[in-house]
This record gives sequence, C-alpha cells and structure tokens, in this order.
Amino acid sequence: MSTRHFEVNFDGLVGPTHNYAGLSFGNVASLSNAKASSSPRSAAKQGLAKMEALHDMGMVQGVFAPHERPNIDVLRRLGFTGNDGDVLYKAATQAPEIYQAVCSASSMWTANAATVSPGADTADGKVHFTPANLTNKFHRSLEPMTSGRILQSMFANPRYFEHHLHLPDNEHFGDEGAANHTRLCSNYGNAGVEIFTFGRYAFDSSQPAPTKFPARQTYEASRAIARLHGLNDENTVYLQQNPDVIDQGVFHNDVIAVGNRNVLFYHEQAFLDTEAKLAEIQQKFGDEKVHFICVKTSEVSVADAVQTYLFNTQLLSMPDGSMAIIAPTECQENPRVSAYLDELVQRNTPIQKVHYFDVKQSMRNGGGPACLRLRVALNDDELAAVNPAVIMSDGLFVRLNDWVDKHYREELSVNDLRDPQLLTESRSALDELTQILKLGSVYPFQID
Ligand code: SUG
Repeated sequence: MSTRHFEVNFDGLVGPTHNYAGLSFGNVASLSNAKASSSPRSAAKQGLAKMEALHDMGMVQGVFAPHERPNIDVLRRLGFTGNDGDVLYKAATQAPEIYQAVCSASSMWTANAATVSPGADTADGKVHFTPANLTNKFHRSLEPMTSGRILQSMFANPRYFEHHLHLPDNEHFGDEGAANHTRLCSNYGNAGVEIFTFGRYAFDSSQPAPTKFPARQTYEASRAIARLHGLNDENTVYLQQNPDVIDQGVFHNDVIAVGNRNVLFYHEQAFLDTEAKLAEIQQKFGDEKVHFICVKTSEVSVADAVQTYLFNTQLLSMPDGSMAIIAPTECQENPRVSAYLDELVQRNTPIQKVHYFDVKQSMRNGGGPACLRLRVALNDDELAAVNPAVIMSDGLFVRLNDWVDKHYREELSVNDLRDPQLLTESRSALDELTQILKLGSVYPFQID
C-alpha cells in the first residue's frame, strides 16, 4: 500500500481558568475585552465543537492539553511563600497584575506552542518540534516547558520525532512558533517551502520595525529554528512583516496571512518587499504554480481583517482534494468580509467552500480558528507513532464534553480568579485529563 500523508490539526483545549485580563499589548481584542466576564465552559465547548466538526469532515484531528493555572511555581519563584493557598492569596492581594498573568489560559492558542517541520523537509527525515519561548508577554513566557513536555508525551517515538529546547528566553530570540511559520508544498509528503515571518531584526536596529506595538518575533529566532530543524536554504524563505500592520494590531503573521499546500492567502499590506519575496517563494516551490491570493485594501481593510480574523482562518485540504476555509462567525457578520468570501469561492482557485464556526470566547482574546490549532504534517508511520489517546474520535468528543461539564465553571470574572477553590478545581480537572489523554505526568503539580 502506498504511503499516505496528512496534515493533522492539534487544537488547544481551553483551560478551566479562561479569562479576559487584557494582558496582550498590541492585540486589539485582548485590550478591548479586558475585565469582561468569560465562560470557560462555553469556550472549551466551542473549541471541542470545531474539533469534532473537522473530524466529521474526514480530517485527522488531535487535542492539545491546557496548562496548569494558576501557576503556583512561578509565584514561588517571584517570592510568594507559604502553602499553595497562602501563595495564591498573597499574590492576588499584593500583586494582582502578576496574579492575573499566572492565571491566563493562553496555552489554548497552540499555534504559538511550537514550530513544527515535517520529516519531508528536515535533514534527518524526522519531524522536528521547537516550543516557542513567547518572551514578549510575561503570561505567555510561562508556557514553553510545559508545552515541550506535552509535545514529547504526544510524539514520543525518537525514531520519528525530534524535540528541541525552546530558544534562549530573551527578546533577541523572541519566538512565537507556528503563528509566524507557513509551509507550502505540492503535497504533504513532498519537501515544501517553509516561510518564516518575523517582525524585526534583533541585532540591527537600522532595519524597519514597528513604532507603536511590539514585534514579537525576530529574524534571528526564525533563523535559529531553521538551523535546529535541519532545513535547507533552498527550501526556506524569511519574510518580514510590514511594521505598519503590526502597528495596526497584527501581532502575529497568522492575523494577516495563511497558507496551505499551493495557496498563499494574504493581505496586500502584510509584508515588506512583497513582490521579490513572492518570486522567491515561487522559485523555491518549483515548477507548479503557487496561487498567491492577495486581498486588496480596497476589498478588505486591515482594520476589518483584524476585527474579523479573515486570515486567522484554517485553510484545509479536504479528503476530496478541494480546499475549504474554516472561518470565525465574525467574518460572516461583517458584510465586506462575507461578500469577499462569497466571491472568493466562486473564483478559479483551490478554495471551494467556507465553513463558519463560533469561537467567540477565544476571539475576545484575539484567538481565531487558526490560533487554536498546531499543524503537524505526518505520514502513516508517523501518525501510527502518535499517542492515539490524543486523536479525536466520537467517543473522545463525548468524554471531553462530559469532563468539561464536570469541572468547568459557566462564568468567571477576573475577581473570581482569587478563589482558592479554582486551583483545586483546575488541578483535579487536569489530573483526570492526563488520564483520558494518556499523557503521564506533565504538570508541575504532578511532578513536584
Ligand atoms: O498571545 N492573547 C493571545 C492570542 C494569541 C493568538 N494566537 C495567534 N495569533 N496565533 C496573545 O496575544 C490575551 C490574554 C488576555 O488578555 O487575558 C492573549 O494572551
């Protein structure tokens, strides 16, 4: 039987402390919804519904576990002492900003968990993973060690999978993972072109950079990931984000561009030096023509793209070979964006269909459908080596929904985060989850 190849989407399961704390300067939705009440239960269920729908469409769909929050270990590192209850109380009362940050369920956005290079692109033929250090935001910088342990537990077989330590925790090597990484390929099993998008040069301040909001990813970080993964210069492209769009709220490239196989769907203002860079992508891609689908500002403004997440859509190759867009309902609700998408699927491009999903709980923190998933291209043998308990099935869908019903609160305000009971609830939920997903001990409270 010939080898089959898949792109598997591993979606982040929203954690029990999902809340809106306004932690992400440069992320418009995070700031504008700061202090609103959240619903961890509906957030988790919205995510699960998307996973189940993609599974029903015939996609291979995986689940990525959330992190332990509040993060007591970090509070201890920051000098809060006593038993867990004391640590929590002291932090919440003496340093509420720090406390909110260590409660964030931001690991749900698994596009930021890691950069992944499939075996077809790497020198040793293995699938390489590097967790993102997420240095730009304190609450996100707490993620790489746990993300690394979860990845190692999902992709454990060293014959197929290679895991690297995250890059040094410093702004010079600020790395946001797959949110700034796009892979084009003629099919998932063939060597592809890995496009690394970055916001600034760390060691050369004479180069263009945003002036209002931070550029989270550096050129030097992207180069380091490509080196670690054993990528070939002939198959990699480094593409700078337009600093002006970062200043308009495009804090990750996946807010302004998305690619899959032979399609790059992007906004005309997304990049610097666009024409030359697209020519380089085409030349490295080979003879087959790449469909560069450029959305003009006159069709959809950057503000509309940021508000609706038109580009934070999943561009998926369906089992019948056509491509579909998985879009948030915000795109359907915006007349300009929905008109654009209606017209796009009539055109002669691989994109044939749009499916809309309600992921509003995540959108309110600036996380659309594409933020919620980490893509891993795998062949049959590699897929067979993945921990099978994390692959979505009808049974797992029911089990995870029941688990959410049992452990998650319907509503959570920023003030509720101070409730010591939330720590107990969160730990017992995660302890049970590691058994459902057969992850072993991945959380600090299970390891200490
Ligand atoms: O890092 N929001 C996340 C959103 C990440 C979206 N991911 C991708 N584009 N791939 C961030 O800015 C907000 C948390 C808060 O405000 O409570 C937050 O972390």
